[in-house]
Amino acid sequence: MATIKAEPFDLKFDSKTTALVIIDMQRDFVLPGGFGEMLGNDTSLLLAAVEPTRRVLEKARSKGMMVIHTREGHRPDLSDCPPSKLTRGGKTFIGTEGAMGRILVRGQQGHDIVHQLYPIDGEPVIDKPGKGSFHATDLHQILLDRGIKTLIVCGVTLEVCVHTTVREANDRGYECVVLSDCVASYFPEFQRVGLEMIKAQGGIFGWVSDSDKCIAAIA
Ligand code: TIU
Repeated sequence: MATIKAEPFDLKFDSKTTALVIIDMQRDFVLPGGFGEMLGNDTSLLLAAVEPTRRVLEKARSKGMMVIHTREGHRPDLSDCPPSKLTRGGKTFIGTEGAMGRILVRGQQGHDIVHQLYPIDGEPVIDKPGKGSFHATDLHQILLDRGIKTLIVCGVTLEVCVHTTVREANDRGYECVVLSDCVASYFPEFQRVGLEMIKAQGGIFGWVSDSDKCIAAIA
């Protein structure tokens, strides 16, 4: 068993039953010209999470830990995109042509994961139509089959897909540790309160740690 220094208290975990889950580190969110920027956001805040995540990923791989990647996106015919998600304030972004191909459409350049964190053979990639990684995917089955109990969570954005996924995971019985410098929001205030929400009330739906503490724990 290993122990990760975390808030609101340190957490014991077994690296054999722990997965590193990297959520939606896609060009469409972290680079200019994608979905994030189309929504009016400054994507540079998200890029800051890539390097700490890369260091955690490198360590997790070197220790043979399970690594899972997720991508938010849709079929080219958008048949899996609810109309309520398709338009925002009367405007349509998803499926339209952007600088990196069609926005949030599977198979397009913008939909794929940034090169620094690119999946390698044996690492499952979960393509999800929603914000949560468990909704309409086989993630729970994959985790159950490997006996996974603990999730170390990185990715973007904190208050949207990371929160939704961690809440879903908590309800399914997983212990989730979110690494503060490996997650990011377009809004600094949401980054602060998003982390606070997870660890408040005795860790109401998870723990918060960081990349250095995680690397020290899995070393
Ligand atoms: N817009 C925003 O903050 N996030 C998303 O649309 N998806 C994810 O968080 N991945």
